[in-house]
Amino acid sequence: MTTPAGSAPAPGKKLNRIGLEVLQYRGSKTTLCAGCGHNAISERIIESCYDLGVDPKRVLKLSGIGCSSKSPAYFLSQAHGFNSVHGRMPSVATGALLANRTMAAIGISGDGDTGAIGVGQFVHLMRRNLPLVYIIEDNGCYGLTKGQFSPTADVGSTLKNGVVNDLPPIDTCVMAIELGATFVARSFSGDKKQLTALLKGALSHKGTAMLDVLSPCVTFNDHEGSTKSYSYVKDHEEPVADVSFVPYFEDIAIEQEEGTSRTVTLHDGSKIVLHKLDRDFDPTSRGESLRVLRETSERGEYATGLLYVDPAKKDFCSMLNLVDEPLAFLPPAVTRPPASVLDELMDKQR
Ligand SMILES: Cc1ncc(C[n+]2csc(CCOP(=O)(O)OP(=O)(O)O)c2C)c(N)n1
Ligand code: SF4
Ligand SMILES: [Mg+2]
Repeated sequence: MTTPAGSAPAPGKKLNRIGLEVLQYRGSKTTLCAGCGHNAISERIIESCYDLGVDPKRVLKLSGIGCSSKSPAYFLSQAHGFNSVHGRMPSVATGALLANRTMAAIGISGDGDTGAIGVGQFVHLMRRNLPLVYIIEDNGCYGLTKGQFSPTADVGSTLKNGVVNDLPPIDTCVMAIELGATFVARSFSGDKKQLTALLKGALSHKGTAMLDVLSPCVTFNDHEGSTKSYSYVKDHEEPVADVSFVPYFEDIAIEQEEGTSRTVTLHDGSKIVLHKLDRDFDPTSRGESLRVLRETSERGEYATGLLYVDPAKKDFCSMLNLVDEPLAFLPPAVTRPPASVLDELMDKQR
């Protein structure tokens, strides 16, 4: 049997809704350190795309530079990939999606790639609501260049050699919410269930889905004194709600007892179900989301889960009124108006 992804599945293997086995969602063998949080995130991306039946050949994988930005090589080997310049993935993603908005795009960045050299590009990406899943693999350091502090490192956290960070951190979730991203979440590479649900929600969202995933660097930032280590994040994770995801193709009734669950319906009909923990939390209220982020940060905790969502706002491609046919497939005769059209325009200016 030939599959949408091209290669035939091994006999007897479990297939997903588009006839692919999980192996067909894998990438090359990782070259990152054993135990690096980034590897766990790649695994969750593989699982989420397999479960949703995403066609890997219809996916664009984009990244900048860093250990995190190497990750796209380790999932979805049949997807299209572009490893760009440090901090410049957002502009490459914007160009690629404007040329062909029928592709599903996953961008992988690092806290350095996003918060330092790429912060200008990040800011404008969040304002535009480009239909892209943007994942920050956040370890609070520049892993690839041997562990210097990044802009997400907390005040008072230390390097392995004892040097203390004196600068206040950038909170990428606060920035994304303030600037207009329409799906903002924080998770932990070690929280399999929460991260998978959030990734599935992000993949089904039409607009910018920004996920800041705390992802410990076992080689340079996993010691006592780091607030991005496995043990610190495990002890200070404060979920805002227990999150689960129901895709549009699974027509199952959702248990929704008054006061215990809240459902957010995404553009494609998929549902994100937020089960109440010990607090009321409304992820559609920007003010409420920012308040929870500020309060948890003041306590030295990380609010995790779906922090903000607005499924109704138009995405960037729709705002630009692009024609239905992807620009990449239009012939030059259509995309390049003849000289007479330019002359006519110039005449109007005179
Ligand atoms: C223009 C440019 N400046 C600096 C570098 C050096 N450099 C490579 S990766 C990196 C930081 C990576 O940190 P982060 O984005 O957090 O990724 P991580 O390795 O931690 O996953 C830096 C400064 C570079 N490659 N290009
Ligand atoms: S140096 Fe750190 S971030 Fe890079 S692969 Fe190793 S553990 Fe991961
Ligand atoms: Mg980093």
